[in-house]
Amino acid sequence: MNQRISLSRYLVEQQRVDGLIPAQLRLLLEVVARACKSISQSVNKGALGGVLGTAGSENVQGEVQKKLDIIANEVLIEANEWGGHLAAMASEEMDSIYLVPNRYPQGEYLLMFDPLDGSSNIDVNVSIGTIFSVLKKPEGHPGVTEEDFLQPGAQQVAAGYCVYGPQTTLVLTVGDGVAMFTLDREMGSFVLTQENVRIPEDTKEFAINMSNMRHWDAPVKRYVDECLAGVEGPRNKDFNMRWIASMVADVHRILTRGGIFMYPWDKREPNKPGKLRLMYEANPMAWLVEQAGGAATNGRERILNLQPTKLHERVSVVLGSRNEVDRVTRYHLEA
Ligand code: AHM
Ligand code: MG
Repeated sequence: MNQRISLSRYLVEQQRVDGLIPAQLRLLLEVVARACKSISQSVNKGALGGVLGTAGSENVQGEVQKKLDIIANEVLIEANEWGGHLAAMASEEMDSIYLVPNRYPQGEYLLMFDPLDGSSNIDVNVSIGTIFSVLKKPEGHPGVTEEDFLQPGAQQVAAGYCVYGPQTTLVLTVGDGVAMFTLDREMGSFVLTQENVRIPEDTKEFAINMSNMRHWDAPVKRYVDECLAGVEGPRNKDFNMRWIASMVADVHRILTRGGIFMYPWDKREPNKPGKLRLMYEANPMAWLVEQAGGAATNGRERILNLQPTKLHERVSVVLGSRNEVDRVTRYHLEA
């Protein structure tokens, strides 16, 4: 890329060319990017900034909160609450929705996020990230309620993540393909480094936590067994496996070179549909993956069509290279 295009310029040009980004949404995305920059700084400081370790509290889902989970959550709230572009926010780290305080103007968007995904990797210096999803507040009534957030992922108006790895990379869709921006630390800005990201339809790489194998459902076991059988098996090819245990990092690899990612329902907690959260993990990732030509299902249905019933709803996730996701989905439907 000869000319350096900043995130700000990219957003302005998208707004100008196809009107996909109204001014309020552009501001929102700029603010989220600024917050990610700040989180990236804290992540980078690590032990020097005193940000590692647990905070001694639990979130609504009973998970131990890390200091960085809380810091990232606060950074996103403080950055977003005053700009006038939001009506409310929701986060993995907060029990219920966060209304924009009355002292600030109210905007028309709803922002959801997992402030720091891959928390188990914070202290071991492995890639982590922030995932976000933007919806429009339904019209017709004043104020905001939790029900306003319960829209299928197909109604997202923007989604993305920022991965804090060897590079800090922001990945974004507003419904017109996927673009990637790398943080230039000297300039302090995100620079466009890839446009029209495409996921190959076929792959030889799968990502799943294999330690859960004994708990899986038959279709998942069948799919992975066939991968493991290699060239001698029904797939006639050798597969490789990766599992970073940070969804952002695993999805980033898939957007970069293809692959399939699965966090399926399993028998450990039969009454929970899965581990990952629909609203601020699965939906934004599913949209990004679809926008890059891949597919995302819960094993049976398109994730983006699922009607959420609560904010912290969980879901089974199968996403990535289209032909592999179709295969896993077919195995579920045939079972
Ligand atoms: P988190 O939001 O609390 O970090 O949990 C979500 C993470 C995902 O990023 C990752 O895919 C998964 O949990 C890993 O789970 P496991 O440790 O069971 O392999
Ligand atoms: Mg998470």
